[in-house]
Amino acid sequence: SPRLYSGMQPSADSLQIGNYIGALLQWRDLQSTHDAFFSVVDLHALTQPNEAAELRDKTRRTAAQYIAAGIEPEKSTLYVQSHVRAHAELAWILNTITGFGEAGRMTQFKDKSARYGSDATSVGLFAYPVLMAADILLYQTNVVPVGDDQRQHIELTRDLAERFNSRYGTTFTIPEAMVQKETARIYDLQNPTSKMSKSSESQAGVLWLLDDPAVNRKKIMRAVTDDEGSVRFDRETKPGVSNLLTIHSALSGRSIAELEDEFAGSGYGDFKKAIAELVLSEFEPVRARALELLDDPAELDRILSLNAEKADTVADATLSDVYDRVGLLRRR
Ligand code: AQP
Repeated sequence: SPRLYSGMQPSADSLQIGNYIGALLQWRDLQSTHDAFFSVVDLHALTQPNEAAELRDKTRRTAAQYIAAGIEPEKSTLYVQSHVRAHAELAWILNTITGFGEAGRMTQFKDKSARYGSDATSVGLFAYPVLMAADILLYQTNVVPVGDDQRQHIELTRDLAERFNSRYGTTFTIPEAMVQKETARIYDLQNPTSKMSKSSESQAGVLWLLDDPAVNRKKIMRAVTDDEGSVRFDRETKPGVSNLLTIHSALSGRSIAELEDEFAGSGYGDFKKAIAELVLSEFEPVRARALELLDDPAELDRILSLNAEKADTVADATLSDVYDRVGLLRRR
């Protein structure tokens, strides 16, 4: 079966509903048709300021949420990026074939570095997409499920793989991006034209998977809508209502048209109540399972280390081939 690779940064104590709908739900389904590798990309998270003990905790929490959402660590390879040394090693080699200008054209880097200012912008942030290319190429990946915002990074990954292959002989599989439909993008409940994000400045518009259900209910009831009073999908003029429809549709599996019909006569209050019920009942078992896993960190660490061994085997084979091809003298 085709090889699949994806990951998330351990950048918060909890994942948010956008991560759940936009990534985890797809991953869960794809693991039965693909040989899937799911990583908690802690090396990537180092490109933002972190406190050491907190990063370790967030890493475990992210892994626990993957499992709680249905990623099966016996079926898929679910591991922590830094446990597999080949990621950092291949990234170095790929750095040497990446153009400075090429990396500088990445819009995520341009956005983030503009926000941070030049002194707070690290070389690590600049090289982020090269590490991401290493993540993907190490596993001879066929498909990479990502959000639309990651398309440019996958293009770079393909370019680097093709460049390496033509310079040194065929070594890497050329991966394809698997970009979900635009409806899978979830927006901030208070600011429904910007993407919901783990690192959002305000908490009020973010639904956290591990949060108290009463808090999530309140946030949904207070979500920004409009004064038209009718439940219909129009991203341009009704971003709040459209976002709520998207959430409903993603969790209930029903089409937007069906939902527009169902809620045609109801006010926003009833509509929001229905969404709160749906979200809460979806989150409840995931939250319970994640908290249970986090109660036994030794067992969680054991699962992660077994999976890191599975990942190591595949990654080491690729790295060893790369080292030979570029001419590094091997240790005896
Ligand atoms: N709002 C969203 N709607 C749909 N999908 C989303 N993803 C994130 N937010 C939404 C998907 O979740 C995965 C997480 O990737 P990441 O952790 O590398 O970071 P991200 O994409 O930048 O996600 P966040 O939550 O916004 O994190 P921070 O704030 O840490 O940068 C990806 O598959 C992404 O598409």
